[in-house]
Amino acid sequence: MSDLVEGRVVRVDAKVCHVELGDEVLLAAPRGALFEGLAGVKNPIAVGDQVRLDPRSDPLALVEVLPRRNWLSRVASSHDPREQVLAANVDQLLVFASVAHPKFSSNRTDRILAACQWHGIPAVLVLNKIDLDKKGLTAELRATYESVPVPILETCAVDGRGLDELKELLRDKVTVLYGPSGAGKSTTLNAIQPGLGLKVGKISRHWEQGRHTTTHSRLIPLEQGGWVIDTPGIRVFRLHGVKKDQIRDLFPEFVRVQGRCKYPNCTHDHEPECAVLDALEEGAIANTRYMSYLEMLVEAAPDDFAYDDEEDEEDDALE
Ligand SMILES: Nc1nc2c(ncn2[C@@H]2O[C@H](COP(=O)(O)OP(=O)(O)O)[C@@H](O)[C@H]2O)c(=O)[nH]1
Ligand SMILES: [Mg+2]
Ligand SMILES: [Zn+2]
Repeated sequence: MSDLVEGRVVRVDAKVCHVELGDEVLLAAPRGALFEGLAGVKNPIAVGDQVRLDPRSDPLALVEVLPRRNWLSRVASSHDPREQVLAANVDQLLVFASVAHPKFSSNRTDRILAACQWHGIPAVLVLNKIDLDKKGLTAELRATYESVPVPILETCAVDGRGLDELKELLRDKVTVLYGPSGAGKSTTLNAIQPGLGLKVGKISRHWEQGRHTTTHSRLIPLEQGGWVIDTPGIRVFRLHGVKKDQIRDLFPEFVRVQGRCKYPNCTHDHEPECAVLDALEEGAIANTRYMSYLEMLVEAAPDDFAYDDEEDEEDDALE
């Protein structure tokens, strides 16, 4: 076994993985054993995984996935409760959002920020298309997210504002780029690294949503050093494995005050003398953040004390 070679997965297709080994990318077929005993995990291999290959096998076999430093995952779909690993061994995640076209979604943003808290992945909020902001929404969003706090970068991919800073942020790091289709991820990457040639989608006027031009999640090398993981248009991000009573700890601005709630296990929903509800009333906690919290609370798996049924059929009924 000592002559196995180690590489990094840069793309995962249905039957084959693209693995970077030195300065080449090779196709490798995962061994069947990797798909056994997965215990609720949909995919055994994700982009960013360090893996071992058997160089003597033909076709080249991927035989082992090395332990991960961290990973980002979600519930696979509303019909599939398994954990879907989206990326492994990452340094940070950019929550890429546009202030308009498509419209900014607090719910989407807060879900991914909570996921980053859960997985211990540092997050930065990128507010793109600031050229289209006619109503001062950028300033409003800045105030909301600074109160969390989340670092914020304002960009405009068409006139270049903020792109130098963004480029510095990406240097020598493995960064997951997450955001709705049409927010400007490909345009921004192309501007940062001309020659990358990522396809840019046309916004469909009817839906105000970009077309899904990115189909696979991939690890893209940057000339300046570092990698970007472009995730395909994920519509709903549901956290996997988080219990109801753990959601409140994924909102840092709640964590700062919730020690003063009357009940130590306060859900900040209806309880009397709730410090989070007080902060909400005073405007110290943003209403949009609180609404996102409530929605996640409703759909999360019940905690161990209240139920022992793992099924989440209720979630499906809500869709
Ligand atoms: N006005 C404006 N349009 C932008 C900006 N960034 C991207 N776009 C446009 O938004 C559309 C979708 O961009 P794209 O990069 O494909 O988004 P992606 O789906 O996130 O990769 C394209 O028509 C871009 O030209 C920006 O900062 N301002
Ligand atoms: Mg794109
Ligand atoms: Zn409370």
